[in-house]
Amino acid sequence: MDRRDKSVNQGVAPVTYGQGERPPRGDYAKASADYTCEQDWAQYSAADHDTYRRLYTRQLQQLPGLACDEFIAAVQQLGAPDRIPRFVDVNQKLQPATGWQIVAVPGLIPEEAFFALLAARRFPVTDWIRKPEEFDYVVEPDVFHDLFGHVPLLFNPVFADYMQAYGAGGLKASRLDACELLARLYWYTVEFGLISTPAGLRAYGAGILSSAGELRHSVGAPEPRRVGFDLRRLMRSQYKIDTYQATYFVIDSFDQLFKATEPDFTPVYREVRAQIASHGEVAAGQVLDGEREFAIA
Ligand code: HBI
Ligand code: FE
Repeated sequence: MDRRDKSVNQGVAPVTYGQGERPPRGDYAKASADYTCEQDWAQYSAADHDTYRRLYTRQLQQLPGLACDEFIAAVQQLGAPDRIPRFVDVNQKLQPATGWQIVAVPGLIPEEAFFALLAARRFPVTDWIRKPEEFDYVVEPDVFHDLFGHVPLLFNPVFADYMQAYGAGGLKASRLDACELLARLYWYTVEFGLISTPAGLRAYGAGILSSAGELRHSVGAPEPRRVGFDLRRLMRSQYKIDTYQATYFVIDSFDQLFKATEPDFTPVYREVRAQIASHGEVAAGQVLDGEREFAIA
């Protein structure tokens, strides 16, 4: 059944990931118009819970010295480590903490729908989990990536405000046709961001925190370039979706990130487009003359 049939039946079309026509993964037929669905907790098999338990256990033990303190402090809020949490249970703790809720979605959703959920402090969490044979890598975000990678920092008030501001900015970016520039901001902060601390560099990006290999690589490998967060430079920068990052952007604090999203981005998009027109985009792994670069300990 091709995607037109599905959208005819349900009003929501499945979303593919990145380039190419990889078949969308997830049951979009059960999604509402805003792309949310119910987390049918009973549908998880024993193998699903076991996959979650193994992913959680492996990642938890390697957090010290690699993940930022705010993440380590909050990850316990996800609840029992031996089975996929019920989203309602997580929300009982998350809502009072920062006003955020997690909502189930069948998988990736269109940017418009995604921004609208973030702007309303509703974080979309994919409801399916990878197969055992995908233990080390899955292309699309699954429940482990979204829950373990993204949700703990939603308990941090400043980061939670940044995520809501990002969603509000995204709705505006859609109208300015600037989604690609804004997607780079999400990619290089929310997904693959590093933060500088007195003890050294630490990961706060969900794509890093939910990856066994990239967590160590991002903070300790010699190959990647680690440059100081600069909004306009970041928005000119290309990224890779299927390898470890060649460039990581480093913030000094979540406050710095939140403040960067306070101004109206309309002039920022104009300046970035002018810089791209005159100097081109910055390739992943490229460092510009004079920019602040971080060495590893
Ligand atoms: N959909 N479910 C889901 N999760 C994401 O992280 C997500 C998405 N759709 C679009 C998207 N992320 C990115 O394009 C953001 O940069 C907008
Ligand atoms: Fe993600």
